[in-house]
Amino acid sequence: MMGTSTRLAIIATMLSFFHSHLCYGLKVPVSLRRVSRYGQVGQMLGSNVSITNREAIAYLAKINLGGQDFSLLLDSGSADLWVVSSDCSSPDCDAIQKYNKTPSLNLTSWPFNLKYLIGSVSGTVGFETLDLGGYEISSQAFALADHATGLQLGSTGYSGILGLSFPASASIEANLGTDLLTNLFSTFGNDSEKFYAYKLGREPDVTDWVSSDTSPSTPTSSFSVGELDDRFSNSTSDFWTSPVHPRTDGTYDYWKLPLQYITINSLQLPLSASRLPGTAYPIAVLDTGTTLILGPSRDIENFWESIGDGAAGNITRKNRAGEWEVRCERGVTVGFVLGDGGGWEWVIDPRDVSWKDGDEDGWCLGGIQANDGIYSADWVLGDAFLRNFYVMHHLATTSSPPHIGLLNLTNSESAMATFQQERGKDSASGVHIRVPELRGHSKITPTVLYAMCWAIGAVGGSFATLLYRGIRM
Ligand SMILES: *[C@@H]1O[C@H](CO)[C@@H](O)[C@H](O)[C@H]1NC(C)=O
Ligand SMILES: *[C@@H]1O[C@H](CO)[C@@H](O)[C@H](O)[C@H]1NC(C)=O
Ligand SMILES: *[C@@H]1O[C@H](CO)[C@@H](O)[C@H](O)[C@H]1NC(C)=O
Ligand SMILES: *[C@@H]1O[C@H](CO)[C@@H](O)[C@H](O)[C@H]1NC(C)=O
Ligand SMILES: *[C@@H]1O[C@H](CO)[C@@H](O)[C@H](O)[C@H]1NC(C)=O
Ligand SMILES: CC(=O)N[C@H]1CO[C@H](CO)[C@@H](O)[C@@H]1O
Repeated sequence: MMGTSTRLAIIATMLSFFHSHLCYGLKVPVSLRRVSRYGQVGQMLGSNVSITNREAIAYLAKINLGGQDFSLLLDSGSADLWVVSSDCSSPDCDAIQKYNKTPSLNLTSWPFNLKYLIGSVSGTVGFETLDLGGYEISSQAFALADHATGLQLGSTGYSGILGLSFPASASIEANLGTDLLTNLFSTFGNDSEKFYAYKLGREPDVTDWVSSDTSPSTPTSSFSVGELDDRFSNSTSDFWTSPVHPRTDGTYDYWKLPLQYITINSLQLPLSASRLPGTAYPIAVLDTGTTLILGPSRDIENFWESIGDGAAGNITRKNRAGEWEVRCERGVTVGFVLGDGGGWEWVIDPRDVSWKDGDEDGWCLGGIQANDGIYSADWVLGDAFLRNFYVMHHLATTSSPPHIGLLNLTNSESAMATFQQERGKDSASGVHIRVPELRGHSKITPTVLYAMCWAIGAVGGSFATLLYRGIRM
């Protein structure tokens, strides 16, 4: 407990085959605006869908399953769909929308189980009619969670997870049921529309999450399928694109791309080599289901020590929970150089590097934290990164492999000006890159640092860390 703003990091162990994300964080009002259209798959349901997140930082997408509305965690870092069912009578399932079995449900006898150190989810695989963004899928495989304990779903406000990664990363195996992404795009005849795009909204930098009703009247987030939100772009040719980094066998599991190096105030911070075989650069996953940016602990240490400029503990520090913290007035411009070849620098807002959480001790939580339990990749670029851009996930077409598109929406100068206005004067000295040694490949260690919100899908095979921030009952 850290004052009124509770920050509780919990490490959980995941024992089952079922991959998903669980990621808790700041209470941030969030809404996702759907851009609707008449599609080939189904009929348009309405011209807008607005979602407000009650407690956690997570971007929730509204779906309709068997005639019932649900807010699910939008998760580009996993590939399964699960929803808590009305059979779930555990306290965990209180106060969230639960799925009631309908005549259109085709319930199988295939079980699924998720066990965490602090809780579990289990249930059965079924098929049901799903509406997403105006598209209707008549028989979508999903998992009904009949038991959920210890996960505090009630305080997070979402009923399950909507995974939008590649089928290879799905846990409901392909022979049991086709994943959502495949179903969604199966009838798209037009290759140039085989994508989904999102803009994750930015929360206001408020200190009292409970008394401030900060729900934006106009949704600042957007999620669309097969077309762009014209507030951000009118053409997919506006986007910088990078092919998705494949696995060694040539297939795709996550929305991955090379991360060449990081910049801090335009200075290059070299990164340790990838642990994946045959890759020139470290590999990063774009993951809407993870709140923060996660990387190998050695690189993260270099990063924060460079920002701290050697002033031991005065500007940046690692707290007892293993989380990196930074003095709230310390503003740095951080860029991620992505892609093969020359690469392209993507600069994020300093508020995504330094998270003000309402504590009055002057220390802010770093938006970039260490995690050595990531597998399938080296880095996870979560919401703290993605919020700054308009992002497109384009599936394979007859002429091109799957690719990621990014469109810059962050003006680094004005973002820094806003930061300095909000946070006050930074009298610390400049940034000096500190890279004591880069010893070959980083290792996957069985221990996971606290402080990360992390994706079970992309991160680690057997651990999950749940980060609670600013949640007050
Ligand atoms: C239910 O799903 C299973 C597995 O896909 C399928 O074999 C079966 O035909 C389905 N039953 C109905 C009534 O749709
Ligand atoms: C495919 O979609 C694009 C973008 O929506 C559109 O410009 C183009 O005309 C479409 N092509 C066909 C053959 O419908
Ligand atoms: C897209 O086109 C519409 C209509 O012409 C225009 O109002 C909007 O500003 C355009 N969006 C962008 C990002 O340029
Ligand atoms: C660090 O903080 C201490 C006390 O707060 C101060 O005496 C010292 O000068 C600071 N060191 C640097 C390098 O800023
Ligand atoms: C895009 O990023 C650069 C920094 O890389 C920034 O200077 C520029 O203002 C950004 N563009 C927009 C439209 O904000
Ligand atoms: C068609 C539709 O669902 N329209 C809704 C859009 O959002 C406004 C404001 O929430 C509603 O009043 C409309 O009914």
